[in-house]
Amino acid sequence: MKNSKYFILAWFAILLIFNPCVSFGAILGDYNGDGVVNFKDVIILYAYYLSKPTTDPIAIKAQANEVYKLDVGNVVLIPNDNTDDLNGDGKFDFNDVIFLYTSYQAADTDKFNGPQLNALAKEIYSPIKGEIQNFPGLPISSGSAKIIIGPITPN
Ligand SMILES: [Ca+2]
Ligand SMILES: [Ca+2]
Repeated sequence: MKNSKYFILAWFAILLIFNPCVSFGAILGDYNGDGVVNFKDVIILYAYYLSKPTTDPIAIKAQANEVYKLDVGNVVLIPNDNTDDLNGDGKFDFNDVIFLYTSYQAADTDKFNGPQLNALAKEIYSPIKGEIQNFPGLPISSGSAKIIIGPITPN
């Protein structure tokens, strides 16, 4: 009986290693999977916007390195037109990139709320469309909220 427990554990470990689709605690906006949403993730989302329609993480990373010389890390959470529709208008476009940038700017301030983020987005990019509906830093699959968003960290 004891052995079967270890077998299950080993099998689970193998599943984790060989199945990149198994992911735990994916955070909206944390595309490089380092546990925070920061400027590197903004660059990755912008690179995704520029390199559409590709969803190839290598191509997105290459595009990111073209627009920004800092290594953004590997793209482990591929941006997605549905989950990254931050203003909830049914499509992913440059406005959603701005909302991610705005969220990064407002992280850890008292401006990290809908009205203030909308005002800040307008300040940063005056033609901004829509209002933020989906907040970066939240777990993607659950509504429970722990804001995990922070400043850029050196490599
Ligand atoms: Ca990140
Ligand atoms: Ca949108």
